[in-house]
Amino acid sequence: CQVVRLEDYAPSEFLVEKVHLTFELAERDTVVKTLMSLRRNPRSTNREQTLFLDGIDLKLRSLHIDGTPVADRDYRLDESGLYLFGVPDVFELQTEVIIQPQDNTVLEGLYCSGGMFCTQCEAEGFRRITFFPDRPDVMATYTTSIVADKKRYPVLLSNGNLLSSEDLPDGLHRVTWHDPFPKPSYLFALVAGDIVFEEGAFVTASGRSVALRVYLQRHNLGRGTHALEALKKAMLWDEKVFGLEYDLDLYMIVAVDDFNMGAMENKGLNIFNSKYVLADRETATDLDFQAIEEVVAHEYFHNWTGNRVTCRDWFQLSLKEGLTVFRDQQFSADEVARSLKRIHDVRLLRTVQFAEDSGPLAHPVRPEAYQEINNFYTATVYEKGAEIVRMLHNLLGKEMFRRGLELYFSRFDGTAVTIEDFVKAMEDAAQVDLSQFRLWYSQAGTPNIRATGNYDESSKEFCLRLQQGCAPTPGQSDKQPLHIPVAIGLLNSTGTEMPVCEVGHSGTDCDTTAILPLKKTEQVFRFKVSERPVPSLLRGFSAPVRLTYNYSDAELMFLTVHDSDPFNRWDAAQQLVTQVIMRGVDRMADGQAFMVEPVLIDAFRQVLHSSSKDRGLAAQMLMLPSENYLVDQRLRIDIDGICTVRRKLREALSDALHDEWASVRQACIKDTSAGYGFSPEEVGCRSLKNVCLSYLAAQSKAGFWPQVRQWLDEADNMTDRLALLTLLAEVENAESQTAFAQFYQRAKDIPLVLDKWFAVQSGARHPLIVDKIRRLLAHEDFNLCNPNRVRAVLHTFARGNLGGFHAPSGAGYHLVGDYVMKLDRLNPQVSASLAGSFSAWRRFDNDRSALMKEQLNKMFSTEGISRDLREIVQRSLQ
Ligand code: HT7
Ligand code: ZN
Repeated sequence: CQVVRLEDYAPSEFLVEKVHLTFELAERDTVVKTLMSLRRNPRSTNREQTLFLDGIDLKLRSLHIDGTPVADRDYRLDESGLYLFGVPDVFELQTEVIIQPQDNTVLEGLYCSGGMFCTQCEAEGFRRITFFPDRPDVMATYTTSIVADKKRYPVLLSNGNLLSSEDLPDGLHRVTWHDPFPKPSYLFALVAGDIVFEEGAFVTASGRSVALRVYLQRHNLGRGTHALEALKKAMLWDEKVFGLEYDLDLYMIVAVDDFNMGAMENKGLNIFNSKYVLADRETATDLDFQAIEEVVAHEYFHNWTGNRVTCRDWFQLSLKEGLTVFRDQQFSADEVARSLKRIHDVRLLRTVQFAEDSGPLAHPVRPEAYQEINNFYTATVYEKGAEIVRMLHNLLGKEMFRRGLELYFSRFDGTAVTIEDFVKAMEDAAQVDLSQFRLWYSQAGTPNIRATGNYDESSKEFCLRLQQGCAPTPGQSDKQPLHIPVAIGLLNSTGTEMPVCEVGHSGTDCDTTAILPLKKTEQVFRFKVSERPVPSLLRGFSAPVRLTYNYSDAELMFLTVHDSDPFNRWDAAQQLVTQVIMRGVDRMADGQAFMVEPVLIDAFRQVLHSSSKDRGLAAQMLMLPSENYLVDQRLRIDIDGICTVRRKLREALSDALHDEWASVRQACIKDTSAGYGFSPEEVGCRSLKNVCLSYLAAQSKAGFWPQVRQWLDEADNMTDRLALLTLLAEVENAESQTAFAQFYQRAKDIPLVLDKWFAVQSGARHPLIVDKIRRLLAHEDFNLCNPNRVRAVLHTFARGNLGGFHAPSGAGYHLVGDYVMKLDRLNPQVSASLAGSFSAWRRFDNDRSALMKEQLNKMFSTEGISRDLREIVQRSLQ
């Protein structure tokens, strides 16, 4: 298979200045006419007279250069594109191709979804629309004309501003759009359909009026309001925090049901998975509302970080994604409780990105080679990329970071650049040396920091030794030390923070949090403190590392109660539970019986008693670490041990604190009795109430399930309803059966709610789960062509239901393996991501390991599998 390498990058031989596209839309045969002006790129060193244009699944109808038909001998077609021989240095190329949107199940290029046409061009979808140098460093201005049946497709949209619209004979109409900003082809978009919009307006700081429109299918009218409000907030925030304004007169968001990822930042015309647009309290949970706000903001922020300044090549993907995720995280943190947002982000990083970074699919944030770029839209590129930008932000400080960003835009607006260009702008603006820091982009793997502390009573010095290392990752066996900012605090015995003053520091201005610059393999930091401290380490998760410190249970409990950093309070609680669970797993492996350690009951009791101070945070502290997080704590995965101990611990906590769970739940209900609201306090209340409920369910008393059924009937919002349904999914009784039947009746015409109905069942811990999944896959509403539905059933099972997927018989592996292959014929992006659930096969016990490998081998030896899947399987097996 062909490998694309960063080191082989060469500028495009030809540049495109202007493109005029004309679409004659039809489900079967859409005609795409393209007129583009090309000229030789002065930066290209290659002087060849042959021009190559990417093109996949295009039927060529005509081809002209400067108005003259191109003779057969002057061009050649193959499955990847069009070669034109002997072209002049400057010329106009006219092509006419036919494409089949109706048969497009890969959901790249132009396709049909829910009766409408839409496009997805990132990363390499534009080549499925027309012949073109489909690479991000070719930036052109686009004019787009769309001709379609007016009755069926009254709304015709593309990037930029509306130029004209007119009626044509035979019930057709034509609309023309023009986007004045040069852009790469991956930002092109088109939508056509019988859709309606919700409208808003925004006046920018410099006085430009912008019309905001959220387009949806008619039956969803009213469900776009939250997205619209989120957009306004994001626009205001970017002006306030970074001085960045929107630059067109119109900003459109369109919700579509069939979509491979979350959303797409096409210039002026974002296309969204409807999951990240549609919401009301009947159909969306609090988490859905938050996710919509994040994704809307993320796509909006791309207008500057991604669109105005874009990537030179796809190895630079994190240039736009890491930076934009960081920006959306900051935005959300300002909108909701900051610490909760950080907990949410770090949880994702630790479970998904850390696992990726320690397995065969590990790669640097700026990868060096790929077979299929779609496989690199990963947690490493996005989330670790964002952590790197966060470290920069903290190292430089808010002001200097903003100046660095301003310098970056002044240097590169309207161009396609590299991660190095970004780092250099930061370096120049702040006048700092980031040479060692750059390694974060090129070195894969999660650094491990071993911290040890020692207090000397006589000198009153606390000595903190930090040692860093990183395990080898594919293709990178030797690792160099990174520049790691480690934020720390020091607590005295009453829990008060002491100034963190390094020995030798003159003056009295020490802060209670210091950022230690760990740059060598081993460094010792000494602090002057009046008494033996309990160190609070890696505050706010100041770097994406695994840090271990030999905390006693008592110290962790102390931090849980006293640390002034709420993130670290949560983290101390998580460490304590993790420590207890892993000890339980070890005991079980030694043949000993399970027992709950009293320290944990005490810690939980304390959190529950003080939970009214911050219910959102208490809820997070009381949630047990996920199975996914726990399995990643050891190299060798004891899946049975982890699932069993975690379940038993939950039951033991349920029992031991039964009255507390019940009374805290009641207190939450009392405080939200005024009705449904969406403030952080109300969201926190619902979250704590439902955590309590889940513990109560773990050791349910007589009459509990009928009670749950009643609560379900009374629930007035999806957050509560889904929490209740999740509990019912794990039991087999009359209440559960009727609850699922009733939920289905309410959900069956609302795809996003039906996804929840599927997902809750797929994620349930249940002895017969594999049979259940089979039934769900055979359900009339299951649809292999809809990525949301596939993810609801198969990804939820393979990635989130560890006990079921890793059933010792291998039935879970068989089922998922079969579906990977079925899916691959329809949508390789989705099948490749599902196949990733086999990548950790080496870390399991011998039997499971062999069964997982068998599935990978089966995929690998199947002829005709997609490039996407082949790459994931190959790298997993290496
Ligand atoms: N930039 C986008 C990434 C993307 C994508 C989106 C939808 C469908 C397929 C896609 N391939 C790549 C989304 C983002 O990060 O904003
Ligand atoms: Zn993005």
